[in-house]
Amino acid sequence: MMRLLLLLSLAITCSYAFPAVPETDSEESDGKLAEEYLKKYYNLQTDGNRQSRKKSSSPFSEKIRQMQDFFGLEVTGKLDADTIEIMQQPRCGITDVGQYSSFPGSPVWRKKEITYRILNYTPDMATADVDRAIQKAFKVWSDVTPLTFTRIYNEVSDIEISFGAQVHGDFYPFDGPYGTLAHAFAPGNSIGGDAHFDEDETWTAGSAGFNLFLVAAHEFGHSLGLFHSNDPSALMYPTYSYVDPNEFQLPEDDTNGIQALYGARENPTEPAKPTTPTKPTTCEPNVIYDSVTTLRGEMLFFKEKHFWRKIPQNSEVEYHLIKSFWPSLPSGIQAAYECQEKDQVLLFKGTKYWALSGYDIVKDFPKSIYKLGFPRTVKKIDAAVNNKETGKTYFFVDDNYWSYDEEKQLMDKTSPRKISEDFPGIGHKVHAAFQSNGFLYFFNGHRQYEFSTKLNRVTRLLKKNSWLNC
Ligand code: TQI
Ligand code: CA
Ligand code: ZN
Ligand code: ZN
Repeated sequence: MMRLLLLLSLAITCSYAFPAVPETDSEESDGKLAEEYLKKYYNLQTDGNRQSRKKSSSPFSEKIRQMQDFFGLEVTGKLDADTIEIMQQPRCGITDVGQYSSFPGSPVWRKKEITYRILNYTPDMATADVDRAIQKAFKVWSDVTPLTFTRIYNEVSDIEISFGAQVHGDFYPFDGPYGTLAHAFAPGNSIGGDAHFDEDETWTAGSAGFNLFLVAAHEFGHSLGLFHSNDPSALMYPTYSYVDPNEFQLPEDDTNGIQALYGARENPTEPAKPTTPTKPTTCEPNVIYDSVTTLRGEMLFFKEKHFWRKIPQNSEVEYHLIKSFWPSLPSGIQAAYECQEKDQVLLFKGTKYWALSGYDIVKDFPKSIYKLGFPRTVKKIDAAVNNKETGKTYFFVDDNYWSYDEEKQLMDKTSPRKISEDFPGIGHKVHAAFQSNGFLYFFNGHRQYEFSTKLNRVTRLLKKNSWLNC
């Protein structure tokens, strides 16, 4: 944004704010130009005392420093040639309505449902804390506008969020510790709306370093079309000051600014829209999972359009919508298994299956289950699990199971066989299954069985949601 946006837009909408000053002009006229410029764009208050321009601690040189920082110039606080050159450039007038302001041309999102994606993480913070800070920063703005912000994972979103140091893929390299902390692009296509955070800063969830939530809330203001405010109490005022994120309230000036662009929220008292899917509670006693799988040490529990994710380091279980991770996947994943050998997770619904590599859907999927060697009489798979020791995958279909050799990529000739004969004690059917620590775990209705393939018997009966810390 910033300079690029200013330069691009001038061709279309902008006139010369200040006539270019001929080179022969004196120091005095540079001073006048600067004063006018800083008054106009940096809210410089003048007392008419020209001398104050000379002092390095004066408001005048402070504003020059701000402006130099903004334009990526060397921050000297002095009227050097580069600084004057920028001041002489035509610049779009920023419509000042109250204290807040928007970008030239007032770009806004022309839709209410805005998506975001977190492309990478800072090592300074736990990933869950980054997620929370970002989510909370969006909530600042969705609380006072009709806008909604939905996190997506595998498709390009409106507001792409990333951490990077120095040169990081746009025309605005970061500058090492301090100076510029982050930047965001005004609403628009591709890079429009995106927010970048300088990895050379120390990001925190607290008061040390820079608080990610506070800076993100400011950046998202830019992502939505707000420019800086000259109200010192505003979030969009261009100086960082720490406030406890739990006590944070969007100042009035920012509220007015964003509502000038998007309007107010239709029903500010209603916490959630009635169309929002109701989130089932994690420990719902009657839930029967459609399918369960491990994924690189994490566990995924699928149920209709929902899934829960358990990350070993986190005590809290995450809840998500399937479509927020994988917009192209259907709900109701009936079977899932991880093949650690291939580092893939296979997801089944009806006669189709998908492969995931990490959290990405592998190209050329979905495929037909008949490619795996099932006869046409099989229309769906109830559960699947891979036995790491033998390399075999067991597919459970009604009261039978099919054994598939992952290495040969062939269904074993002996298939299908009766579940109750080869897995004694687990019942006749399996709804969901996974492997962990050398055991197979089978879900059958409200029961969960731990089965040892070495001992060929059930070793424990578990609560079906024991993995979700219920
Ligand atoms: N980064 C600037 C900012 O986001 C980049 C910038 C300067 C800018 N002028 C802009 C972006 C105009 C959009 C439009 O403001 S920064 C603060 C604050 C910065 C500063 O590092 O200066 C915050 C980033 F407000 F604290 F000074 C985040 Cl919160
Ligand atoms: Ca920096
Ligand atoms: Zn950037
Ligand atoms: Zn800013």
